Amino acid sequence: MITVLAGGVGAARFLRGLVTIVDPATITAVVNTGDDSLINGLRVSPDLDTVTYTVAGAIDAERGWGLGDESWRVMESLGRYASVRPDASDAANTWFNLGDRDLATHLYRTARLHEGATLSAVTDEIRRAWGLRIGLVPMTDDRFETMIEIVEESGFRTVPFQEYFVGLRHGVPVRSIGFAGAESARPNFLPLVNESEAIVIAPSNPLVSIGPIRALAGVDDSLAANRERVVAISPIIAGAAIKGPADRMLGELGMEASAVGVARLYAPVCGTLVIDAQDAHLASAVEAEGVRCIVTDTIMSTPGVAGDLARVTLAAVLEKGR
Ligand code: FO1
Repeated sequence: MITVLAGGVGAARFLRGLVTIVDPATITAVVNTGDDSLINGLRVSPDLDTVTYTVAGAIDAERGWGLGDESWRVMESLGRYASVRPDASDAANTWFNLGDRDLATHLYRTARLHEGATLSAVTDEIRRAWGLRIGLVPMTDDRFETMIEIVEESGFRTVPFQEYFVGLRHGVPVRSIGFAGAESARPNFLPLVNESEAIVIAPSNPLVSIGPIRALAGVDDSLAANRERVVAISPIIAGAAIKGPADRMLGELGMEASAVGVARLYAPVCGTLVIDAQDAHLASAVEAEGVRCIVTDTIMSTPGVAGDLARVTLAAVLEKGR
């Protein structure tokens, strides 16, 4: 079994490559749910849906989220009610775009959760509906909300993740990150860590995609106990993230926005870090953090490149094991 700890876009692209080189039935993606939110009364799980849609080949490639061939008539129609909505209301949310086809997923998930189904059960139903052969597991079925404390002229303010990421277009400095519910949310996947030949930390945001997964009780200890079989791919290349605010967040929180900074973050739980060829000169500094360093092309411009990256990533821990 290969377990992949996953956030959104970067992880989804990696999985799209991984399924081309190993039997998908031997892969389980454990996905961040800290981004999940209630939008227009619907339970939205962005990272689970981005992984599902990408591996199913249905993702909108340009946006990296939501479905291709999409229309926005419901969102346009919702705009009518924004003009009459009371100030304190969250109804008629038109800044978080839910496409007409994408809505079906949120309607189904919300109805099933309302019937008392667990997020794991609903996720498996959605997975099967899209014909995915990989396993797909939310990191927890319990409430867990990533909260971002931002810096504004008027002072500090804590907002839910999507309000930071989409509402504010992650255009404000971050002062701290909090995980509401982390102390009581139960991880869904600890047995998987012990049973897996390889645990891959996908190229996702180390702080708000992988961080939530690690914040769950027992996860860091379990990964550390299996450290030799844990391999990560740096989402920071030449000091920048391919997509999203990971580099800025690392800097704003006083960490190094580089492959070395990622090695330092992951060193307690991860024995090997795969970095991009552009950062080859950092390999010795990564190893100085106590993490074995592999250098290869990590920019997944095509599923073929993603497949090569997956092959190199697995070889780093599977051959070592032999
Ligand atoms: N990201 C945006 O920047 N703008 C959006 O309007 C938006 C809507 C959206 C709807 C469904 C979904 O699954 C994801 C969506 N995302 C949107 C992306 C989402 O905010 C991110 O994928 C994650 O939360 C961060 O990885």
